[in-house]
Amino acid sequence: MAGEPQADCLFCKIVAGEVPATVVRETETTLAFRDINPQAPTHVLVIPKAHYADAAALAAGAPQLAADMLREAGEVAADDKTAESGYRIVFNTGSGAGQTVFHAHAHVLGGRGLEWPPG
Ligand code: IU
Repeated sequence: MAGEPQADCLFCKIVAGEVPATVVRETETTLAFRDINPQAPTHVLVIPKAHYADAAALAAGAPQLAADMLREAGEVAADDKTAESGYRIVFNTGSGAGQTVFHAHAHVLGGRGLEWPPG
């Protein structure tokens, strides 16, 4: 059922405290933690606590929650002082685009030059 925790989902386990993560921000509805394999000086994942498979499912099922995530992504960038120099919010969607964890998440990347288009 949309939004319900999934037993086999890594990010649901992080939300439940069953898998460790370096949490940098938390709200009632979202969690932000540092990526274990950082691709930039700032590389934070912002996730909804509720389970949605990807950004499109989240936006369709819980649009306010999608807005909460985007607000938190901006707060992460501000906290890490990357907001002024520029940062990127990435939603890999589908395995062909590099999505490996099927619980919606925004990558917040900053603190270095970011090329366009991304690889
Ligand atoms: P992706 O867009 O689905 O590929 O992003 C998943 C990210 O989750 C990826 O960057 C991993 O490094 C990251 N990650 C993590 O932060 N903590 C973990 O325990 C695991 C993966 I496994």
